[in-house]
Amino acid sequence: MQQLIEKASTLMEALPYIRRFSGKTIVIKYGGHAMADEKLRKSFALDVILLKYIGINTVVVHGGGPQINETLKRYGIVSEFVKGMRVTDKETMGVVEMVLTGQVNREVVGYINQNGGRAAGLSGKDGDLLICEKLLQEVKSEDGSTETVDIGFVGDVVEVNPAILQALEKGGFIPVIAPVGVGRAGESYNINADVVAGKVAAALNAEKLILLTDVSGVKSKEGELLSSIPLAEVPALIDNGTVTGGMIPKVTCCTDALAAGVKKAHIVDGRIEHAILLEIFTNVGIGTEIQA
Ligand code: X2W
Repeated sequence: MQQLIEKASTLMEALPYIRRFSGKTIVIKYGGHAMADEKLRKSFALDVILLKYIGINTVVVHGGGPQINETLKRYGIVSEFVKGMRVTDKETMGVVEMVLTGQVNREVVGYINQNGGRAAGLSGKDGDLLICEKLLQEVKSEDGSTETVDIGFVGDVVEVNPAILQALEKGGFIPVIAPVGVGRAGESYNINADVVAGKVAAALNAEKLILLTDVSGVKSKEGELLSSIPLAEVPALIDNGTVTGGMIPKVTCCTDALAAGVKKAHIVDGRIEHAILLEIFTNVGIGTEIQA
């Protein structure tokens, strides 16, 4: 009996959050690394479905970096990254679009639908969702000056047209977005999936942006997880070397979304089963939240 009562208390802990978030929008970035494990795929799909059932407008943006790497390797195409962005020539772009829209997107839609949800896949080309210009990537050279390097068809999202997402919401679907955008001349662009999630969250005035990653969150220099960071403290954490490497673009993407009106951003370990539910519906959460 006691165990049953404990189950009820878990649900009761979730009640204030359900009440607060029902009717609001949550954008979730699902990274390529979190797709490797069958159990995790299922728990991700079930979390998303549950959010939708309690009336949260749930939007998924997926990555697929590891899957792109694998296919490029099979084709004998060498790939490199500049500040976390894949250098994308025309040939690479072809593979990126094929893998993201033709393979990974279909798989993510499949997991959700097989587990009882109603997902519909699209890319940033559908309904002109993500209009891009070429990203001008600035890097610091050894003498300290900055120079712009050409990294090919990597998109800087300059316009988001969320009408197609609103149409899917009206129909009760969960949109699943592949991070490929379109240029004014119809050309395809490869976009970092975290960036897409941040831009979409901003355009939808989302309550939350959740980035599922393969690390536990932002850690202090002593290695302790920082469960909550005020937006104003982020620049200092980057300056003093607490936030480093691949975490910098993730955190920046969260701060950009918050500056654009998103209420909270979370960086959460996607390797934990039911990471999304644990972060949203429990009092402490499991990752790092950044709030305005
Ligand atoms: C990424 C798009 C996929 C992605 C890439 O080509 O890998 C750029 O780097 P993850 O799984 O989130 O890393 N695009 C421009 O972001 O996937």
